Amino acid sequence: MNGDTVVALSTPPGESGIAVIRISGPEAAPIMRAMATAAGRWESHTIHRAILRNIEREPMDDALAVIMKAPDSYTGEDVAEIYCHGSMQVVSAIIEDALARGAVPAGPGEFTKRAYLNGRLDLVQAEAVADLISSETRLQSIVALEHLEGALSERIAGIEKILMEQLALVEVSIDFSEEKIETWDGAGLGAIVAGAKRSLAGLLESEVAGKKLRRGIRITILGPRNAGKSSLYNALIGEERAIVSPVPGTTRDLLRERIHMGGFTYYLEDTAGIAETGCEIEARGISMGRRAAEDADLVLFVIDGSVEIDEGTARELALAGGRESITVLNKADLVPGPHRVAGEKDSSPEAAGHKAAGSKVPASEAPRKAPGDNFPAAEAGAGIDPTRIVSVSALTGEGLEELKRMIFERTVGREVSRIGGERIALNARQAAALREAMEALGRVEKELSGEKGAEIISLELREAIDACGRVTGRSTAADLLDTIFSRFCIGK
Ligand SMILES: Nc1nc2c(ncn2[C@@H]2O[C@H](COP(=O)(O)OP(=O)(O)OP(=O)(O)O)[C@@H](O)[C@H]2O)c(=O)[nH]1
Ligand SMILES: [Mg+2]
Repeated sequence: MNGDTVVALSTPPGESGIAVIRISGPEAAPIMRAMATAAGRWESHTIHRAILRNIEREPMDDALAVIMKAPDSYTGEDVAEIYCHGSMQVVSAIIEDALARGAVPAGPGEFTKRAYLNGRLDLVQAEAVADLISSETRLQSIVALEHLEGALSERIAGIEKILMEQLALVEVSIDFSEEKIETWDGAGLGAIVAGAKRSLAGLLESEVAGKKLRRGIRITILGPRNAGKSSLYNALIGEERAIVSPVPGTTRDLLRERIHMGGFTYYLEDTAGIAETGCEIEARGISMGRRAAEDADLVLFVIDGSVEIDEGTARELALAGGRESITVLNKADLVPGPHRVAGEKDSSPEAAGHKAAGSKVPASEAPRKAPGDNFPAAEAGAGIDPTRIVSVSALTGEGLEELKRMIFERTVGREVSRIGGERIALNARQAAALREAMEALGRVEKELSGEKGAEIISLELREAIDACGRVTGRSTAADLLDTIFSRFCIGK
């Protein structure tokens, strides 16, 4: 396949207990033998302790090593693995020695690429290896492992097999049109094509989940100054990352942190408070925040729920309502009694008095009122879908669990049940190929409802099979021949 022998450090660089160096290719065993003479007597797949010596016979390390003979190795080639002491000095000495003895440095993903080229893994599995390595949550690793074990490849192979059988029947009818031979029938083929399309559609439904699982979900916190956006940001992250202060306009830059919820990675963004401002720096911060919100998966529109809101905020709120958003009424600790959302307002004078007295927000920072212009925060929530509004206190943590539940529900509620059952989540490349297969099958159906031309049907079936084959990276020609010969005694 590939004549080169490659070498690389397989563990992260830096100081560690043990580092793993991998060598793959025809020279793997000779290089190992050159470093440790006893390696000539090692049986494949047995681990040994050895003093490794360089080309000058100087000791490099007292290490463990194994030789795995082809084809029973990860790459399908001869592989030597060295478990050495995790010092970068030791690691470089061994790698340099391997290079001096004829190995070349491995490119990115080279071991997995070789595994694919040698038929040890298909493309879906090779991609799953990359997903597994980059997984940050249990759910991400479970899905990657499921793909690695062949769950998706098998589903696709099942669809391909059914289509190949039909293609064989159609092709035979073309090649032997003069002879009396079992051939295809339109109704039967139509039913099978419809079934294959349903299976493909089922797989394609996991595309959104796959994207969210791999790329993560972006949430932008937006809202007026001093609403407690940075406080909420810190509370959700569980650490003091953003500066919080009673001074309006504290946050200027866009801040981003990664958190995990329910097996998904979320990128949470804190932004500058929206306000009319003459300050150029603050204005830039505000427009940066707005831009971030434009392509966020979800916007948390935070307002101070303990004071009446002004017209500007109400306008922003209405704007935020037009996209995927949750309205967060913050500072619930300043509102007496059970928190009121979605129009359940408590307009008792005591409540109003308490609000004013209990408010820690200096009066000067409270939203400026114009007579007749006031919108109580709770009232602003009236008409908002109750699943999109929540009262919290970033200060006491009250309501945060409910907010997290809502975030999860709105961003991945649908996907998570799907992944939970199937544990299959397509990536963009896989989905694109399967969509092409669906389209080709759609064209088969069209042909079946009209001309029923065997040549066109055969062409489109082939296209569908090829598209499925592109997902796993398998060539279809040889398999197709097998299918034809196994079903019919052509030579008879
Ligand atoms: N009582 C109470 N005060 C809060 C709460 N959340 C934030 N605050 C206070 O409100 C003030 C503003 O909080 P920040 O988190 O800085 O608000 P912000 O929205 O990020 O403000 P800017 O960055 O200026 O736009 C600070 O004094 C906070 O301590 C809350 O839930 N309850
Ligand atoms: Mg802030």
